[in-house]
Amino acid sequence: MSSAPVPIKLATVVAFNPVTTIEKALFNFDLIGIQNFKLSGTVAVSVSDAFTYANYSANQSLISKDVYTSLTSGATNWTAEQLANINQITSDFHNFIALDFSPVINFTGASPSEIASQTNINISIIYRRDLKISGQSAGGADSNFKYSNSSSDIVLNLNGFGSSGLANDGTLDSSSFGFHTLMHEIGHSLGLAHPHSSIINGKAIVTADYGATINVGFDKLGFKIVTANDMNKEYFSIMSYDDVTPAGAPDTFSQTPMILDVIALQGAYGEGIGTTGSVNNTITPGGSGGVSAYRTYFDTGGLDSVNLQNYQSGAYMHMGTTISGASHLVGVSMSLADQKIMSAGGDPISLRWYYGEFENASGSEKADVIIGNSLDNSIFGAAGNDRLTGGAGNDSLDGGSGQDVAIFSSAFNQFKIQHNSSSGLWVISDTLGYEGTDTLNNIERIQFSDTNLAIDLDGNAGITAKILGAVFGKNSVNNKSYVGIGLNYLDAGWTYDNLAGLALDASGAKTNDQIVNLLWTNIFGVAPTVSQKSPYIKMLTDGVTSGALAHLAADTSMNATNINLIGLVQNGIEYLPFN
Ligand SMILES: [Ca+2]
Ligand SMILES: [Ca+2]
Ligand SMILES: [Ca+2]
Repeated sequence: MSSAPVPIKLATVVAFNPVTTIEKALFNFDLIGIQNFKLSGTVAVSVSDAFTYANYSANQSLISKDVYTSLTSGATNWTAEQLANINQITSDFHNFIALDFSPVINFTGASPSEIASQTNINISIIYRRDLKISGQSAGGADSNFKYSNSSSDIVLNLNGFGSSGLANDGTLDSSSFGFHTLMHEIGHSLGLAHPHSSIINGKAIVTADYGATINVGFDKLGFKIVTANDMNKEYFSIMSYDDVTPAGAPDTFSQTPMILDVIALQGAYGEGIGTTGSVNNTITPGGSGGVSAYRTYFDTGGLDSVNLQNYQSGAYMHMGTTISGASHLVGVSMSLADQKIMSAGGDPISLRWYYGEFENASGSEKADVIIGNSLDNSIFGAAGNDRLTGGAGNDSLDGGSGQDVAIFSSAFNQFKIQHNSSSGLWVISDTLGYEGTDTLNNIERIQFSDTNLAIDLDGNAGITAKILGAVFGKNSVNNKSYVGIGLNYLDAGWTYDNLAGLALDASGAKTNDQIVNLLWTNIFGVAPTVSQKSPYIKMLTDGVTSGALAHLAADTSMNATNINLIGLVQNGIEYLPFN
């Protein structure tokens, strides 16, 4: 064997006793009779390439002797790319947990047993025709691999990588199956067990400890969680064997440890330096590697923003809720299409976890759903018809262009509502304090638990109120159903004239005389004389549409006074959603 730098003092395997539900779910080797463990000290990571059958399988039956390393097969040595990707994986773990790893050491020409005393996690590539498993870790004991100091060592089996073997993601590139597999095996080497105890007829039998995570609170993020298998997903834990890919969708793999892994590992090892550092950061999911992946971000401080612009057909983001046993808020983002799948119990194609305190978010150019956390959030919907929720804290909600809804979970009369006519801002204060004092900008509608308020009196709500005043009389602006109908048509793209015409049809005024009588009476409070109405009847006779005439009447200052438009601008107008 060639000489290689002898690493720092090796880490040792020590006992770990999980306490929280999530720690017990993942640190669960005791279920199969192995004491739960973690590593202590700096973890030496290495590769070797002179695997021998005797190293690994001497005492295991039914194993083909047709095993070889990349070196002995003549295929290739460990490449610089593979080594860099291994360093990427350990660096990712290091960002999440307070555990240091050595840069990968390349023991060229050495067998695993020869260098076992010089390393903690040694990685070998083998090819076993008899086995389809893609990887294996010795865990915290030497019992799997039959040489001393093999605990935590890993083998990757190219036969488990698919028909193309090494060519099929053997580069360990971050979007590859090989990367995902190695990350999973390192998870074992750090003490994590599987969510399942066995697989029977393709169905995972989830352990009781893992199944208990159905109650830690992920339903609050919108997941449909009923049975233990609803938590046995590759986007909850990289230790899951779940690999469901929706038909026609690209196969997506976890590219970092997932949220349960991070919470459990932090319970054992403490918190790492964070994936976003400790300063103010902006995360743009999909900025590299594409949105189609599962990733976790861990924030350790600062004022952080999430830019959802790469969800090009609309984003769903929950900025964070409390999860039992977690030290930080847990949030999630995915496409709006994935959110519909997820809320019905299906698997999103793509998902990002946010572990930590993320303050701000901005949406895509399409319709987004963004839900704030308990902090003071600044949420910007950008273009599209967005639905924004601030939650607790004093939030700033800016809908941007498009018709946007601010959502509050308490009843209307619990809030004090103020409109600043010069700035255009609305200030919505929860008099009981639960939902703080939020500032709304470029928001058209407010949804309370019991009331819908349209505040776009300079837009569709104003047109609706004016048409109602002209066609149905001033008191009709208090008819929430009528307001809702008007908003429904205008929001769907109807013009002022078209809606005014529809309202006239509904009013029962048919003839030109009836139409002019109705509008005049509603505007002036008394019926018109013959000479007063004749020029308007002539307009209709000459081809002006009834809707256009009603539009003229609705836009008069007398109508604005009748319906107290100034008051509506200050207070908004209540409506019942139509349809
Ligand atoms: Ca948007
Ligand atoms: Ca908030
Ligand atoms: Ca808007």
